[in-house]
Order: sequence, then C-alpha cells, then structure tokens
Amino acid sequence: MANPLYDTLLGVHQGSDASFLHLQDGTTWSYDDFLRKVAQFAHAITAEGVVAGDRIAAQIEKSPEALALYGACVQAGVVFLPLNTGYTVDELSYFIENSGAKLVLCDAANLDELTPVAAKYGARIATLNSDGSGTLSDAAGAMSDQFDTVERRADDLAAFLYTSGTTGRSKGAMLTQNNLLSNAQTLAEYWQFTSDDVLLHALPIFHTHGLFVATNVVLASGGAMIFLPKFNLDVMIDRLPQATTLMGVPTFYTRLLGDERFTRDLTKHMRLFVSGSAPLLAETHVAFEARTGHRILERYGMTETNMNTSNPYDGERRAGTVGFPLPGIELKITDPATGETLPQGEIGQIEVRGPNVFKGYWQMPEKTAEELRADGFFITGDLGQIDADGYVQIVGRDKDLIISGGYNIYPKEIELILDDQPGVLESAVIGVPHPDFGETVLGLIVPQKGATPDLDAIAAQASTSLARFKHPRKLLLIDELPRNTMGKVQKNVLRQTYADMFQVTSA
Ligand code: MCA
Ligand code: AMP
Repeated sequence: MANPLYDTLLGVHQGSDASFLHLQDGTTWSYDDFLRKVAQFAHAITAEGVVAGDRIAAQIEKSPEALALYGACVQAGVVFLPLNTGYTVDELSYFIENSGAKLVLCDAANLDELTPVAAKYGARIATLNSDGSGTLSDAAGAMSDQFDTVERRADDLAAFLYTSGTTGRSKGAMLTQNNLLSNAQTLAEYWQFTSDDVLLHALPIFHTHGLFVATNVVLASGGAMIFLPKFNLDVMIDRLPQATTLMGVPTFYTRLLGDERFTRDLTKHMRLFVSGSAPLLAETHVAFEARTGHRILERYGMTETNMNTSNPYDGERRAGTVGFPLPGIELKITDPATGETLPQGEIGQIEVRGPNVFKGYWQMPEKTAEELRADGFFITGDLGQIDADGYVQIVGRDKDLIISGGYNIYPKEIELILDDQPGVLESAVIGVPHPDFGETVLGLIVPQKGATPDLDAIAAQASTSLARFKHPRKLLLIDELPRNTMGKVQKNVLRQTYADMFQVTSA
C-alpha cells in the first residue's frame, strides 16, 4: 500500500456521496466533498514548500477545513502537529521551536503576534479561520481537487502531539501511521461502528480523543459526524436525536445529567456512549444508567499510546473500571521499584505494549528511554490493578498530573512560574475535586520571610504565560509545605487538606 493511513481511512471513500460531516449551520459535506478539500489543501501546503516528513504546527479553531488540513497532511506525508487553541504565544513559541515546524497555521486574529515567532524559527505562516477562510484556503481554492498521494510506510510519522512532563517541559510524542491506523481499526471493530453510525462530535480536534479516536473511528467505518465547534449543552440536547453515538470526557456526562431535558426518551435511540480522558466517577455511571437506561462505556488511553483498554461492547460495562486490554495490546501491572510483574490483584504501575505505542519523544532520547522499555513496554505513569475477572482499574497516578475537564495540566509548569514571583519562597500546585471539571488547579504559596506576596498580581502574571485552562482557580498563602523525611513535598497530604475547597456535589 502506498500510504496506509490515507488509503485506508480516507482514500477508500473517494467518490462517495455518503454524508461525512453534518455542520451546525445545517449543511452537510459528503465524503467526496471532504476528500476534494483534502486534496486542495495538500496542494496548498506543498506550495508553501512543505515536503514529506516536515512538521506543520496548527493552532486553528475546529472546522471542517481544519479537519481537511489533517487529511491533507496525511495525504502529503507531512507530520501534523495540532495545538490547543488556548495556548499563549509563550507556549506556542516552544512548540514551534522544538518541533522545527516548516509551516505555522493560525487564526487571522493571532497572525500579528505569531508572525515574528514563526520568522524567528524559520517557519512560514498562513491563516485558516474558524469559518474556513484564510490565506491557506485562498491558495487551496485555486488548486486541483486531485492530489497524488505521497508514499509512506506504516512506521513513518503521521503526527506529533505535545504532552507536558513532570519537569515542566513538553515532549513531542511521535505517532506513526500504524499507531493511528491500528487503533482506529481496532476500536471501530470493538465498538461495532458501521456506516450507519452518526457520532455527535463536540470534542476539540487538537487532542487524541477528538481526532484519533472519534474522527478516525468514524473514518474507519464510513459513518458520519454531527460536527460541532465545541460542547454546548443546548446544542447537544437539540442534536442528540439525530445521533447514534457520543464520545466525551466525564464533564460532558455530568453536564448532560445536570439538565432535566436529558431524559430516557431523548436517548432511547442511541447505540453507544463512550467516556474517557479522565476518570468517570462510578456515581456518574450509575446515575446515567438510572436516567437513560444506557451504561456508559469507559475506556482508557494516552497521547503516547492512543487507546489501551476498553469496557466490552456486549459484556458487562463495569463502573469504576476501564475494562480489558484491547485486542493486540498487552497490559501488565509492575512494581515501580523493580519493574517485575506483580501478582493479579496487586496495585502497581500500568505498562502497555502493542502497535498503538508511539515511537518515542521527539529529540529526547533520555526521556524516551525512561518511559519506553527496550522490550517495547511503555510505562504509563498510571497506577492500577487487574481484578479477578480481568477488568483493569486505575487507582491513581505515579506522575504529578492534574486532569481538568479532560485537559492535562502538569503542576511543575505552574510551580516554576509561581516560584519566580516577588515574595514567593516556594509553591505547590495540586489538583482538587471539582464538580464540573472533575479536578481543578489550586496553587499554594509559601512567602519569603516577612513578605506578603500579592496574589492578584501573581495570578495576572500566570495568566499571561499559561493557557486559561491551566490557571490556578485559587491561590492560597500557607506557612510551609508538608515534607517527608527525604524532603519531598507531600502532595497527597495537601490534596487531603484542601479536598473540599470546591465542594463536590454528586451528579
Ligand atoms: C474550559 N475552561 C477550562 C476547561 N475548559 N478550565 C479548566 N479545565 C477545562 N477543561 C475554561 C474556559 O476557558 C472558561 O474560562 C472557563 O474555564 C469555563 O468555561 P466553560 O464554558 O464552562 O467551558 P467549556 O468551554 O464548556 O469547556 C469545558 C469542556 C472542554 C467542554 C469540558 O474543556 C472540553 O471540551 N474538554 C475536552 C478536552 C479533551 O478533549 N481532552 C482529551 C485529551 P473563562 O471563564 O475565563 O472564560 S486526549 C486524552 O486525554 C487521552 C489520550 C484520552 O484518553 O482521551
Ligand atoms: P494525555 O496525556 O492527555 O494523553 O492523558 C492521558 C492520561 O489521562 C492517562 O495517563 C490517564 O492518567 C488519564 N486517563 C485517560 N483515560 C482515563 C480513564 N478512563 N480513567 C482514568 N484516567 C484516564
């Protein structure tokens, strides 16, 4: 095969009049409409001098054209690097520099700010706006709607997704064509997707969940998507009757349950609700079933691995678990100290191996070696156990990570900024339970002797360099940080102390 990912997920639909995208304005794109746009964009990026293996960094709003850009990268053999639309210029500069992107795509509203950044790192820049307009679209409009697909091998890179690290520096996870393709095919089969499915798509498309799970599964099965710019409760309730499936983070489900229009009747035609990216509380699972009669199917994945486990489609979907390893994927629980496999039922670190596991972190061989073993097992940083029936349960994290509404936040990145502020001796950033986002960010600051740091000024400073979703929802001054005998900050103690800060109510 010339380009496995393109040929299998996209090329097979060439000439098909079947619906692919139902948009909020009532219009529909067929597969053929979409593929012709993909080809035009492939010409447009090639005309910018981008060749196979180069990176394109894209901070663009969700739109059918943004999705076509992803397709264009696949068809042209270019490595697609999607970026959270919330990232600040500071954050973007790092990604552009680190990835060595040849072309940066942004919204016209951000062009002035990003032009010098792109120039500094030798990248070209073009625009693609939320309504599909922009300099790239203008160029594409004049191009042929047929493009000679660039040859790629299964282990050639298809995408970079940055994931933050415990040191505060983001790492570019290198994903191959086969990482994406094998997972899409496995999931489509496991979750029984067909061309009759219509997926209600309200996730962002700059992360694994919305792009490589939701979108690729639909492409693999030839179904359609109701493609919404973002999660909006009224629109979700309005569009649910036209859908057969929904994929979301737990916040989607708690928000739906919080609305009395979300009833058994509204969902009676639905085939499947999938949840992931963050733990789904067992009480949400139970409340959802009581309200709708559907059991949410929870699965577990990571940027570095796509999806690893899933509750069964036909068997029992067990609340509080993430199900079984997917076909072709091995999962073991090991002792963090020795790496030895632990007996069934014991808690340890979760390791996974399979065609889904990424190739390593871009230009970070030491980081890669720390997490990806020579035998192919990837150390996820999650702690779990396997019950007597084989269900995997995630019981915690070995890594210092906060997941807020499905977005990952690494405390170190925020602590580095807080520590730098006037009057601050040291800080600790923790995740505490939050009724809407699952967890949210709390910043604890220890002042220098005799100093009274200005918390408002500190919050303002943090907001200039960090994306909004990473901002501490609250900053508190405390006398000292609890430490163990080794001098390590005991974040578990802090998490217990401040657990009720944002008062969680049950769904
Ligand atoms: C928005 N805000 C947030 C978040 N989202 N703050 C913290 N955490 C968030 N997740 C900010 C907004 O900028 C706004 O700030 C304020 O919080 C309230 O916004 P609101 O309108 O309530 O939020 P929203 O726009 O409705 O978004 C919430 C959301 C969204 C729908 C839950 O965050 C979302 O779509 N999350 C999904 C993320 C995702 O796809 N994760 C998958 C990663 P202000 O008030 O100042 O304006 S992939 C992954 O994790 C792995 C591989 C996996 O297993 O899937
Ligand atoms: P990311 O780095 O964005 O890819 O996030 C991956 C992390 O999200 C995993 O390592 C887990 O900690 C968490 N995660 C994903 N799915 C689940 C789930 N169903 N339950 C609990 N945690 C999850």
